[in-house]
Amino acid sequence: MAERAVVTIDRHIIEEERKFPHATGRLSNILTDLALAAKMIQREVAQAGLVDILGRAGRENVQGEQVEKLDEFAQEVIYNAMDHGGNLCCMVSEEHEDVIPIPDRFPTGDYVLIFDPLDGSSNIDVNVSIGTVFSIYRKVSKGGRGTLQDCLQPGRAMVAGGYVVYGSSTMLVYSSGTGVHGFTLDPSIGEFLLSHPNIRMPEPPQRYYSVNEAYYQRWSLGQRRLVDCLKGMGEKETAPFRTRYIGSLVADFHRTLLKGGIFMYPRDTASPEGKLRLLYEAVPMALICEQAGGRASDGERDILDIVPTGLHQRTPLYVGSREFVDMAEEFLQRDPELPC
Ligand code: AFP
Repeated sequence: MAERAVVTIDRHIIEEERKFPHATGRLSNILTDLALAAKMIQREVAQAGLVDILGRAGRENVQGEQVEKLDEFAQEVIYNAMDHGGNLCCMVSEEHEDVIPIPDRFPTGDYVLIFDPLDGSSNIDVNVSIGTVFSIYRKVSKGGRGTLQDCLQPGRAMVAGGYVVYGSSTMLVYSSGTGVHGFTLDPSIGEFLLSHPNIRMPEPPQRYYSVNEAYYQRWSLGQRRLVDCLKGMGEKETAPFRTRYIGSLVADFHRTLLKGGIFMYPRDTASPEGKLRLLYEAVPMALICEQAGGRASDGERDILDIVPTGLHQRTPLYVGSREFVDMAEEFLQRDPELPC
């Protein structure tokens, strides 16, 4: 009987590394450590309704939002999984204002890890999918320890990025620049198994749009006209798209990646720079989307071309099937001004 090869994430990472004869194995170590951290976070997320870990921690993070306890747990798990391996020169997290140094007692390496430990955490207590998002860059500054300069690189410099979605099953999706690979956690053996090799966005894409339409009044005329058009209310008569919006970026993006369509988080009068964070949310999704044949834009330029100026910088985001992101840019550039 023909046996179906089961590819674990560890095996896949090693096989990817072999494609680069000069690879040191450091990047593979980081990805393997991240997969372990994801399993530990998944275990807690799955227990969230059972154990007394839910609830507000009673303080705000640097974004001015209430921090859920599970956020803190995920932050600690990732930090502890990554601080001692000698692979990283520093880390940056959505939960921390500044660059997180590697403790002096541990050796440092040539990579920077940027992560959002638990995105969409306001959805935890209603069983909606949430996620961890990560990106990895090579150190560019001189000297042993990482600096701000190492963390503020454009997305094009990323060596690997991806996310974990904790949903009806837990999936880890990553790219190191040679396509997009998706792994599903088999809880019975505690392993991420290759379930979605070489993900490509569907062509032709399914006609879905995803945006928080409650903010319609705050949008630019271009953004309003774009959404009107997607509803079939534009100048030309077209069939309406279908709409889906979860309010948890990883879940909304994951659907967009697999089905096609466009996810948007525009700028508006309340958030003139947009709400989503460039480094923690937009850039890793942009890498995955481009590698799968799609596009990510801030409405004017590719997300991956933006040179960040701050760790917690925000950006508008249009990500998904190439033709719909192109179309969004056209509408936005025609009528860009926000209402007074
Ligand atoms: P939380 O982490 O506070 O739940 O925010 C989630 C998020 O950053 C992102 O995951 C969503 O796409 C977006 O915010 C939803 O924002 P709106 O509630 O304004 O639609």
